[in-house]
Amino acid sequence: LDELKETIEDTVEEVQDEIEELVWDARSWWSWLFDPFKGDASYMKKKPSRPKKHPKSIVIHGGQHAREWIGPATVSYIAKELILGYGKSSKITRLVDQFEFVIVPVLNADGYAYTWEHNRMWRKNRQPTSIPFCPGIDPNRNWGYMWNQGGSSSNPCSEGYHGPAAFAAKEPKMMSDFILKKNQDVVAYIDFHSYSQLWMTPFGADCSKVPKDDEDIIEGGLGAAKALRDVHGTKFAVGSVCNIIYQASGGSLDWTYAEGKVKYSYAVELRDTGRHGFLLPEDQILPSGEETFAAVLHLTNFIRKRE
Ligand code: 0X9
Ligand code: ZN
Repeated sequence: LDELKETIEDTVEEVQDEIEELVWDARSWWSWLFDPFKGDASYMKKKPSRPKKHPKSIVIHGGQHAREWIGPATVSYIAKELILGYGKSSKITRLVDQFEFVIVPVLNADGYAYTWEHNRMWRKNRQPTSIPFCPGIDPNRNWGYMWNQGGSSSNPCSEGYHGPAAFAAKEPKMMSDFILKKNQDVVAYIDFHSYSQLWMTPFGADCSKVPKDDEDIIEGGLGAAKALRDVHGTKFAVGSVCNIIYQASGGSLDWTYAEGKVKYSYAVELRDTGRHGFLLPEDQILPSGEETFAAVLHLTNFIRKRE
């Protein structure tokens, strides 16, 4: 019965949204026809709903791994759509009024620059290590929850080097400090990687560990993957990092969930499934943005209704 109620409420809301947009279209056409001062754009702007005084935050970033270029591109697309859709789509307007979106296109900036200038396949950051000719810590093995508990390396020359200590790498340190400062106000965290087409949930460090909010987190992920598929037919699998790809400790979403208290913590592997891998062709940048934006909208709307 509860599920039925939720479905009915969702449908009512969707219909209301559509009516609102129709009315709004009609209003702008009307004004365009009859307003002698046709240039007045105020007709075209939707009034903000009630912006929240103390909004919960949604943290989204790409570029933790340098060579995974579709992450920063997709995250930038999401930022663009939120900005341009505000005041144009009732759904986007409502979400932007409700939540604070914190968007970092490139978390690992020096690593990313290095892939443009020197080595396209660089993964880690560029921080010095104990070995002068092997710089770089893998930021996504350096987060402080169950750090160095398997699936990472203590060798500075390795791609999966977990660093000399938890949070020795600047990027996870900065991001985790930010989340702690928010004092449990971050409701969702999405860390975009590539490639494999996976929408992943905690945990990565331990395959037998199940988050206490697993049902809700998985439901959000399944909804996101479905919304994503509805755009271009791209299929994403949903499951915990450890069970769906491999065991990896010191990863972001384990920490954001367990220590950062971010209930909806995800790591996403974007396109493709390996044909081009990290070297995803340019003509897939926009489709990836479009489908992933649909997934993020769905997920944030799901959280808005649930929480
Ligand atoms: O190995 C990784 O860090 C990620 N795969 S990638 O090919 N993009 O390098 C998987 C990350 C899983 N997420 C966490 N362990 N937090
Ligand atoms: Zn990655």
